[in-house]
Amino acid sequence: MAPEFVTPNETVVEENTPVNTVVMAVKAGDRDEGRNSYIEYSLAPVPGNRFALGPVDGLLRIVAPLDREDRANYSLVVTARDRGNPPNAHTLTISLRVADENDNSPIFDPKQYSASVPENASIGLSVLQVSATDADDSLNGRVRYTIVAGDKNRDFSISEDTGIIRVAKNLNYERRNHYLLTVQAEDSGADVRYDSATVTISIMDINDNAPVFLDSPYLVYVMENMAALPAPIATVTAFDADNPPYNRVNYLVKEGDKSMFSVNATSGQISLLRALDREERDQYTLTVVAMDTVVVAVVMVVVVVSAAGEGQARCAARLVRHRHHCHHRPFAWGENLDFKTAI
Ligand SMILES: [Ca+2]
Ligand SMILES: [Ca+2]
Ligand SMILES: [Ca+2]
Ligand SMILES: [Ca+2]
Repeated sequence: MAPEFVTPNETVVEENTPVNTVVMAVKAGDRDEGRNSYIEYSLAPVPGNRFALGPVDGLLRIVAPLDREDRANYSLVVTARDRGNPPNAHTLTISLRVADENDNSPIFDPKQYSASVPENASIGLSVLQVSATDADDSLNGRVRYTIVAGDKNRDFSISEDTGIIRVAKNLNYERRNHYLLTVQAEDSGADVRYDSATVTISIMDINDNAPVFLDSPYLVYVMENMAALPAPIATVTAFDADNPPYNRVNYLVKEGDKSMFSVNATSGQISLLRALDREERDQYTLTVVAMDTVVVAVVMVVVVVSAAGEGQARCAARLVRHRHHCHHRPFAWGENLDFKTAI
């Protein structure tokens, strides 16, 4: 009679189990007597097979390391043969599955990412997607993404599952124009493994700041009867928080006596073109605007004509509101001067 196998035809073994470990004991029974009941076991040679079977004891051992990521299933064809003449034999195909161990870390590819975002980007805008893969199975290979450094304010968010980085808050180039994020990918195995990548995000400037006259209004004292003309009498300056070219400001006189005063478009320097006569007129009001190609700021410049011979020096300094530091007489703002228009 042929030997009959009494062992199951499937088994599971952990990957990375040490070489020489016994996976299972293959056993066949033979109801014959004596010599005819001695059983010899053999394993059909298969390329890449990492197992050996003891011919007498039927112990199935690992002879080379198992790597589930390399191969997860083996079909082992085992033969049990008695020593009868002629011998009787029986074969059994054992399905051997290699169980996963969390022996691979997630790997970012690439490890460095970069993108640019305009500062007026909408919240939720997708910036880029990072990607890491993990060769392990199920939870051992499931990757979750987090931003671990470089963004304390949480201006950006990352989708834990997809690795998509999005704008999470209103950005502002003038507040921060560059981010260097550290992104981590970790698997979901019991003993967590992880990798990290860097994400550079550049914020692009847009023209979202209007020029602002910080010193407003300007009060300028000018001597009458000046001889050397044209002569600079004051410089108005508007500040624009944007970066070039969005902070380039052009100045022009919008209202006022343009035959008497001019402003340099780029420097903001105001020049007197013709001699003043205090007896004819003792005060001028100019409205100067600063433009950054999109938006406009307005400032009032009050020119007070000083009498020649009163010993007061020509003063071209900027005067901020009531902080006069360049004239000796008290100056009363006229009721008809409305500085609220200086925006
Ligand atoms: Ca893993
Ligand atoms: Ca594995
Ligand atoms: Ca601007
Ligand atoms: Ca800007």
